[in-house]
Amino acid sequence: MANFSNDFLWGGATAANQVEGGFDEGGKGLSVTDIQTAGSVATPRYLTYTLNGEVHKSVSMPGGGLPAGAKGTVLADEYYPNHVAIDFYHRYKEDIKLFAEMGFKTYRLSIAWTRIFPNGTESEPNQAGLDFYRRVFEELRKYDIEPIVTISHYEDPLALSEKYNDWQDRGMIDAYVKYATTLFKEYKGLVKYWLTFNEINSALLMMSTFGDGGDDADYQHAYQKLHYQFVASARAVQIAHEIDPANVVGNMICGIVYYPGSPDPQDIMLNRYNWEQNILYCSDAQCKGEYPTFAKRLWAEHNVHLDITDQDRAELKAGTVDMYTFSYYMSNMVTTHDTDDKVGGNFTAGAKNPYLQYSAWGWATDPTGLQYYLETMYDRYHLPMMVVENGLGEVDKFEDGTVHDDYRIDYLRQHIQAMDKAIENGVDLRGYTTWGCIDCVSAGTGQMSKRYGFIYVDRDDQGKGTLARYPKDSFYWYQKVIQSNGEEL
Ligand code: BGP
Repeated sequence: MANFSNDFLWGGATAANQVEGGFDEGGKGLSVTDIQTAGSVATPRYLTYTLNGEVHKSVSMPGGGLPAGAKGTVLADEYYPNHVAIDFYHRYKEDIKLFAEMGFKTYRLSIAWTRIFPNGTESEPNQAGLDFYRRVFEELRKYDIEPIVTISHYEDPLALSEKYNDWQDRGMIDAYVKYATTLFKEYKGLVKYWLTFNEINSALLMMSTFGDGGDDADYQHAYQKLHYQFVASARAVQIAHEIDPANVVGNMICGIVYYPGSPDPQDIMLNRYNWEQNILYCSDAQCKGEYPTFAKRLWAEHNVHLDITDQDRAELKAGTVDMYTFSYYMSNMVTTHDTDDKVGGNFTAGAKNPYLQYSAWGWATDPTGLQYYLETMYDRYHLPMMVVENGLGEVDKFEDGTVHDDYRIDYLRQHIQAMDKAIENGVDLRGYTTWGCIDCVSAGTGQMSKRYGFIYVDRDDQGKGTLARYPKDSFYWYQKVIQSNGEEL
């Protein structure tokens, strides 16, 4: 007997900028993701901008900001995959129908901030943007699909990001709270599950997993950005509860499990350090409403001096989250020793774990890690949990009008089994939304060929293809999983 509750929320997840397209339709303003070019496994994505009259491209990772003083620019001779993405903006009815056919109980999606406040600073929201999401939510309700809405998924308004240098000013908190409040009021009764930020800890993860790990100025930037985001999130939680006590709010974490590469005490310390900096710092701030003891040490190490007021501390305490929500794709092994066997991709860096298999993008498949993460975090916070992203990005072979993706089925099956065990061991797990339930633009690489979906979308890395949708083998498999409430895997 599987251990999933009768009202377990099975479903899938996407983000506005990775599926919608229509980047300049319906009054939408430009977001930071609209100036991201396509990358590949070997080449990174770039942000395109002008600075002092000159055109620049700089390496971009999800959620990344522009250099101070830069103006984000769409260049005529560059390809921007998010501009059309998979055209969910025009095809949402067809897509939701397919989700309903799989039996989805929930669909996690994000709202593009720039559809609601195109520059982030307008006094009134953009009606066409509000109407679009209302139609989407009503369409979901038609099939009894419960929306889980991410308020900010790496898609800040470009104009705001330029003005406030990517969350380096309190003005950003006010702009965010105004936007979130608009959503809570507008969609009261239609939406009850909210996530304030996507993978909030990515600001820190980016540095520890890329290049030299960032200098003190980068850490100052990341920690200050996070602090303002924690305050914004905490204020949003309180407002959400005031507007509708039925609202349930989380703040999403990129959940990575770290293992020491050896029993060398230096590796054990490094491993603990990774947990503290990359996972627990952000988890504690939002679940306990205060910074952990080790925060002082982390700040001191990089000469970080935060603008924190007593009022902020009180707000963090008053606006703790209702549930612990996270993505889970992989574990990472860390070591202080030289190793020839290294892995590196977006979100990954470290030594290769000889006990695990790696995807084409260097992500380690580790279902036991998911069980470990669930049980550890439940024990630390005692909050209801949701796995709001999980999945395997692979190159799919489209043949005979479908994809035979048994590798994806295997990956998901093992992770569902891991969740089942965690529930059996006492974890209060409420939902599971697989990432990219329909193929979409990859956040880290901008590729279409890194596919996660149950539904194949005919579009390639250069933006060619009919955009037609085709159920993969995994579509029918997941349909059975949901029908049997996790019994038939
Ligand atoms: C998470 C993001 C998603 C998503 C996923 C897969 O970090 O929240 O937006 O894209 O990872 O990553 P990628 O698209 O780089 O394979």
